[in-house]
Amino acid sequence: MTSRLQVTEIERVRESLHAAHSVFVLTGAGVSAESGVPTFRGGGNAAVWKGMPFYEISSAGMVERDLPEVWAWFDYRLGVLSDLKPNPAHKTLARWQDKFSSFTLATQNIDGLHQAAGSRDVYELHGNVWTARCIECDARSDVRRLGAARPPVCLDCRNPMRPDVVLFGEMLPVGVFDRAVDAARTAEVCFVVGTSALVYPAASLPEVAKRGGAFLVEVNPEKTPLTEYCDASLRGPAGELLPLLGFE
Ligand code: BJW
Ligand code: ZN
Repeated sequence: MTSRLQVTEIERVRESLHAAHSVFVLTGAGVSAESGVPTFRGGGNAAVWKGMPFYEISSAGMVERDLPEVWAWFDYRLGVLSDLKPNPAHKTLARWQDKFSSFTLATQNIDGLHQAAGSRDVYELHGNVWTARCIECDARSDVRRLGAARPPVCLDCRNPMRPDVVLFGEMLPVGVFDRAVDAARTAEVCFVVGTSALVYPAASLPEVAKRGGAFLVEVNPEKTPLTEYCDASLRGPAGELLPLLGFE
């Protein structure tokens, strides 16, 4: 239920958004929760694979130690994702892209649901689960075109491929983070949607936006370490709250 206090907060955010020329949005797993994608943290439901927490199976060390097991984990998740659809939060953000002279959507998600909703030029800070990358020559291929062999074999050099995602202890894709920092720095309004704001360097982007003078808005059912720096907090599911901000 939306309380009277929440209605006032929504109005305040809506006014800032509609007055803005440049908007920066950072999303995390929570934006896809209403589509059925499990989040990593929160709700006591941390992602675990065969007794291994995600920060272990989704780590650079695990790719070196046991690439087939990493593929088993990602194949399981591809299976979950293949039936899922974008929700009203993804669709609202896709509509926003044409409403401002500058609009940047950066996501930590690897599920491709923003693009499925129609968002263009999404900055995928942690890569994409549908892409495989050669561990030798960096060639990339759509996982769906590689057949069933695990690990898949590079079409260019015949070496093994890995999921093209950023695991713990790995660098973000060259250039993407820098472009996100530039967009955050010059934004008038910054939305942080569905992220626990714990994983760096992505979690530093709202701080960059705030230092640059942006009006900082968090959309999340739970408080995060970022909450105290926010100018407004919309407490609840993104799929219910974002559509209330207009541009329908
Ligand atoms: C809803 C909702 C609804 C629910 N609506 N909301 C500084 C200090 C300490 C450590 C570090 C540091 N800088 C870097 C590090 C190390 C590390 C790190 O940050 N560790 C921290 C955990 C302490 N970072 C890295 O390793 C990064 N690389 C790096 O820094 O490179 C330089 C380097 C190289 C070598 C050595 C050292 C440094 C890379 C991080 C890559 C993260 N990868 C993952 C896995 C991707 C692949 C996979 O999917 O398997 O990315 S981890 C995982 O967390 C995933 C996510 O993108 C990421 C963020 O999670 P997110 O999206 O916030 O989800 P949750 O689940 O945490 O939160 C969901 C939220 O939604 C909750 O708040 C809910 O309340 C909310 N919610 N329903 C709205 N309906
Ligand atoms: Zn190769």
